Amino acid sequence: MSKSAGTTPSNAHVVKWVQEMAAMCRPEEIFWCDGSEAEKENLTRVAVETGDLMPLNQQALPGCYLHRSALNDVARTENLTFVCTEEKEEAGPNNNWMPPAESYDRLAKIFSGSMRGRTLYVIPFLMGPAGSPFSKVGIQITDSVYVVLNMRLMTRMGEMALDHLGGSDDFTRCLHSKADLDMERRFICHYPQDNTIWSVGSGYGGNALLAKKCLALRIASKLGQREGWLAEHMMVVGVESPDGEINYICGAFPSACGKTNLAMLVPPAGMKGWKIHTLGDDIAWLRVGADGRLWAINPEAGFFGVAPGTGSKTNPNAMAMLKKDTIFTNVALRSDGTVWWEGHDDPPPNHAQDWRGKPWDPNSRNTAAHANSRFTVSLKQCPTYSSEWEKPQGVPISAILFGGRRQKLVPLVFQSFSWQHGTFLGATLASETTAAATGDVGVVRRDPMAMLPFCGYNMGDYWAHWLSMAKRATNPPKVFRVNWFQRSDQGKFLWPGFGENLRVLHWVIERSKGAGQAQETPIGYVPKVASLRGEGVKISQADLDQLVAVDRNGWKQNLKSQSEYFDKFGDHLPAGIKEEHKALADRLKA
Ligand code: OXD
Ligand code: MN
Repeated sequence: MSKSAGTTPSNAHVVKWVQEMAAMCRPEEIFWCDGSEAEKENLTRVAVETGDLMPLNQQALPGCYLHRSALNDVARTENLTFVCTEEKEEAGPNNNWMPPAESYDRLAKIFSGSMRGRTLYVIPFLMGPAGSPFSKVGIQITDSVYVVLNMRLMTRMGEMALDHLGGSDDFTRCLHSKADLDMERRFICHYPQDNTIWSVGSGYGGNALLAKKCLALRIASKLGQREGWLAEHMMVVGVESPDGEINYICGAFPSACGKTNLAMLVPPAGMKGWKIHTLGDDIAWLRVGADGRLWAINPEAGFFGVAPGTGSKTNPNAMAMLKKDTIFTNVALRSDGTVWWEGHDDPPPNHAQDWRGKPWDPNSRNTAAHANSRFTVSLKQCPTYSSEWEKPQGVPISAILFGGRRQKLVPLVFQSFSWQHGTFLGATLASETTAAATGDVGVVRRDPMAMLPFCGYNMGDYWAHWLSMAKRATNPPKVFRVNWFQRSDQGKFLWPGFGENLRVLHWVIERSKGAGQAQETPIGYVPKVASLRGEGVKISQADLDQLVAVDRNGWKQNLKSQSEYFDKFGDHLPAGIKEEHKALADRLKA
């Protein structure tokens, strides 16, 4: 029997489950986290002693630490991520699958004794505002103090979660051990029928902070299907116009495609009086309100953002929030004890340690920071943080964006004809891959709703669930596709992006209110170029024309790859999606 520290909770279901898991993992000690400041200080000290965290220059960056991961543990490993349902079909062609009995058995062998000589931390956490009927409780077990300190920033952790749970056993059982970090013994397994996640062999955010992708997306998407709501890979932002009206927008983009920048953009000089209110940069849970609209909460409490490319030109608000109480992972370390990454405001340092801790200078062949290096920071540190994040009912959503990284074909923005067509626009989303997951970078892959790696059940059924929302949501948000990443034949970005994206959001808001100038095309409504102009836009008429042009031949060719993709879902492909595919083909022919 392991010794125990901290206060054991009164919930007997939690205690029983932790004892069972401890009997398998055999830690030296069980530590019950309460989420307090004193505990944070204590655990930070432990993390520094064990080398999990390295203190940064505390004058320049108070409360900031650097973590260097194992070299083989720098991104999500989608090939090692499984949905373990009784039937393979329930998980769908979009997921790796293992039967639950086989998977529990294989993983139990790896978990067995994996925490010998280590502390098992128990982290109670709440996803969503305290007291909200929409919030969910998770209990994570981990042997990584880095994970505990990250979970503390990313969730509402500690007593608040146990209070919300009361005596109930309705919590997600999240078991994590870094074990020996061996890729051959790494598995991230989800058991939706048991509301359980087992993750072993990785300490990386998306694999190990089980509140995030595992619970708030994979498990929650299934809960949402059962309970009539949506768990989505979306940022949530409030856009305030100069007359004080705030419209809320959700946006789904694949990993490392600029959700964080969009969620906290700074209005361009030509748009005086506009303000941005940030509620979340990665995950939204959407429910139908009594008014027939969709209302969103961000279940998380922090940002786990990509560092490279973050600077005062691209995201000044992020730069401001990273000055204190931040955990940096796999960035470069300068000789003065501060951090640097490619795209940082400062020029490359003459000498630094790269993300592996090796000497680096500007002539080095490798980047100084890892392409998927990260910062973890509390949402409340964002200068544009919106206290609406605390509202138990969330915020009403006017528009949903689906965006990807596409050099060609996809216009800057276009609007769907209906909710069904909007669902089709999400279902046909494709994007060039990024360093957020292991594997090739820059390859176009289909990533429906930016949920391909995160949908915890058959994607065909998920589209059907999306379509069914229209029955309950009598006034659903308008749905748009966006693409900030179009390039000219010479490879130059056509759209300036970042703060200038507010011009697109402005058009989106106008359209969602039934105003705004648009032109009907076979793929949807595109903006009249004049509506994107506005004061201070330094972009040529020719580029603007190209940005909203519809390449009929390109779209015709795309139809074939859409149907090849849809065919994989067999009988699970809903009629509404087939109808939209046919309607698009007819419009392109006309
Ligand atoms: C993330 C991701 O970390 O999508 O948010 O990979
Ligand atoms: Mn993400």
